[in-house]
Amino acid sequence: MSESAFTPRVFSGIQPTGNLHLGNYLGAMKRFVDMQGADFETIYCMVDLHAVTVWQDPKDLMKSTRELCAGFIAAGIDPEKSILINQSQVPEHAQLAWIFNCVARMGWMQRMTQWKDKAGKNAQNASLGLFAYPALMAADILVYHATHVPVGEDQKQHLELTRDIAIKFNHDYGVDFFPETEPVIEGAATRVMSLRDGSKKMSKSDVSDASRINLTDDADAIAKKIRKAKTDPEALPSEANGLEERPEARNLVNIYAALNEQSVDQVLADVGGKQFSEFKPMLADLAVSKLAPISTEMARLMDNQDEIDRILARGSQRAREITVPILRKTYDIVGMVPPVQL
Ligand code: AQP
Repeated sequence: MSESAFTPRVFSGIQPTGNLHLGNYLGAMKRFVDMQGADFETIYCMVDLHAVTVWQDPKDLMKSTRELCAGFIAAGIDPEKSILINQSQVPEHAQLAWIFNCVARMGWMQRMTQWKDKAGKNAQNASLGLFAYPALMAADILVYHATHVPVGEDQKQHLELTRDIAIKFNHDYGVDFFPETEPVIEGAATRVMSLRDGSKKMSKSDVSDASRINLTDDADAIAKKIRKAKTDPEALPSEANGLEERPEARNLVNIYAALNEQSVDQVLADVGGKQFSEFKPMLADLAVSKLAPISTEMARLMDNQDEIDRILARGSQRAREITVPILRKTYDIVGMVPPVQL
């Protein structure tokens, strides 16, 4: 089925696993805000069912879920313009995931680099949920017939698997029911790297807090982390090819470009020739000016948890207007007898 047959619809999610960071903001949340508007229906999700594929303390999970919702709103997601949901409040995600567990092949899952990284050498001890994670992710997307999914570079492989599941389902049942969703991986910061090691992705689970800028960090913490960020002794180049083989320098320039909504070339035209001692304070000022309003608004919302819970309840109500009919039709295609009215 051609993509144009589907309503242009964006879906994406973030795990409520705490330590929301600059990579999540630039690679995901900021992009979510950019896509909110006239061209697309937008649905953004706190994927708590994904979070529990590894152990989560129940109290922390609840707090992180509300904090993530606050983060979405503080970053600019408008709960009137977008549908904002907590995954477990929309049961059709998990229901469609079961069907997809039966469509996806074990070999497909075994090839996923995130599975290999997170399960590591101890795969026998990893949860079944962690293994099946990409089938749930496919269900998150396809239960809305979403056509576009903005994500960071690390999610590219899972998005390809989502397409494979849609194609196999359509082929097996002889239908054109699920769209082949397009990943949207764009901008200067699709892969923000650790501030301590330019070869590692900035990540919530990094044991070093200095490796990431958290959205809850205050101005002093942001400035200190940037000041201490690993760099090399050379001055900044004037052109992007001068950043090759300089992963830490490239990372800081990419962050600057993404925060300032410029291209890397535009940034280097301004800062080429400067030493890091001059560039780092510029980056710190820029980061504080962009992130401080977000952390202030997050803190305000976290003092109003009833407001957050109402936004999520309303979001799931709106979401289910889309998901219930799509799941019903899926069951019908698969051959499941529908309940009659009693
Ligand atoms: N470093 C990053 N640069 C750009 N984008 C990133 N994303 C994550 N890290 C970066 C994007 O953020 C979205 C949500 O990610 P997630 O919370 O669902 O999962 P994640 O990728 O597992 O996040 P972390 O921080 O890396 O957590 P851990 O440490 O648990 O693995 C996605 O769109 C992702 O691409």
